[in-house]
Amino acid sequence: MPLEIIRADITKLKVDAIVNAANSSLLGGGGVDGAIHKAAGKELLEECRKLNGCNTGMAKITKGYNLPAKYIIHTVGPIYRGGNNNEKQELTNCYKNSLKLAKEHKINSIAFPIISSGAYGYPKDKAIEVATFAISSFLEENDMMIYLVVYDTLSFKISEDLFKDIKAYIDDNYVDSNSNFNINRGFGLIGGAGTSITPGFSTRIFIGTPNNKPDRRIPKEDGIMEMQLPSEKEALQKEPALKSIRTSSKSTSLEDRIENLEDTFSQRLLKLIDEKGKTDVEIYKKANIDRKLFSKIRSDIHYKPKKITALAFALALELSIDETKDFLQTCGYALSRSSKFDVIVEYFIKKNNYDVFEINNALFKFEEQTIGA
Ligand code: AR6
Repeated sequence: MPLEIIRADITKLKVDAIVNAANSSLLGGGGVDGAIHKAAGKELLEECRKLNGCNTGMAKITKGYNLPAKYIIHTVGPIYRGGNNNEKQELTNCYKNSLKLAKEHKINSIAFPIISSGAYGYPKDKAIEVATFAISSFLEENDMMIYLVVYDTLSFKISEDLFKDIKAYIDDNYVDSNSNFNINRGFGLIGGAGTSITPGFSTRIFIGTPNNKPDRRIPKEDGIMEMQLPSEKEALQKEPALKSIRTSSKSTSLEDRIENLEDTFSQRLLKLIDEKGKTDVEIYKKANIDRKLFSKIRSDIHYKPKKITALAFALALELSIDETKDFLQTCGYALSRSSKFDVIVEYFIKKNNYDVFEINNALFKFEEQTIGA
């Protein structure tokens, strides 16, 4: 996914560039600035001295020195003075100008802290909103892997009422591992690929790495429930109608069944985009899926996405809960009661709330991975 919100120490990230929330002297300070200078080493300060400072909203680039990142882009956020002093525009400019510089240096991956949200006092939830909006606008025209780094859970705010409501929904619907279901435990959605860009600190990284090899088998992914099926006799006692279904299906030849296989994920996705009267670009941008991954899905009718990718498309398409379940089934997934993530997403779909920003805030609040912006 081109924009991912992660919780990490930015100085540890192995990306092409990290962004520093600096002050106009560019000579170091506290917060993330202090952490970056400390980790990069003294040579960074030497290079910064030659830059002659930087104005609010602007950005300058240096090498990364001892950091895992190759470059550091220094930008100066606005000091928050109540919100009516052009702070929003200045903060937007920080992201815009940093990304412009990154593009000029052919940077493919970049990580931002939440600029101005510490010492400069910008309310965290508002600062995140500005950041995601500015980054999403850039991604409408450009391809880049962009991480928005959240350092603490308090950064995400949701209203008390919404929190209570979701909590109640989770309590009613979440089935933990001690239930009677035979569950494959694990964080299925956190990307079995196990790709991590941080050695250590990061608590959640969710890389939507495409599955390069098309896998035509029905997937068995962590976090998906495997229910103990009743024996055929038990089932028939409970549900006699099953008998006729079973009998009639026996008469269908294997060839017929293969011919009548349902749509694959890729086929269904393209049909749904058409049915909803949307364009491909609208949907993959809204789903926060990058263009390359989308064209892979388009060109391989047997493409098997990660569950989070499929869910991102379901939200972008604003599918109802039944449509979502049906859509997930095309790639062998289900909404699982044993995954808090799934239960929270289900909560929002049932409320017809497809605002990914709000869903992400809630997911973060409940310490789950986010779905993209
Ligand atoms: N990794 C990621 N994020 C971090 C880290 C880290 N290691 N450390 C802090 N943050 P701030 P500002 C988060 O105060 O508000 C400096 O003194 C932190 O939780 O670093 O733009 C400069 O020299 C917060 O959400 O930057 C300036 O004088 C975010 O980074 C002034 O502070 C930004 O907090 C700039 O203030």
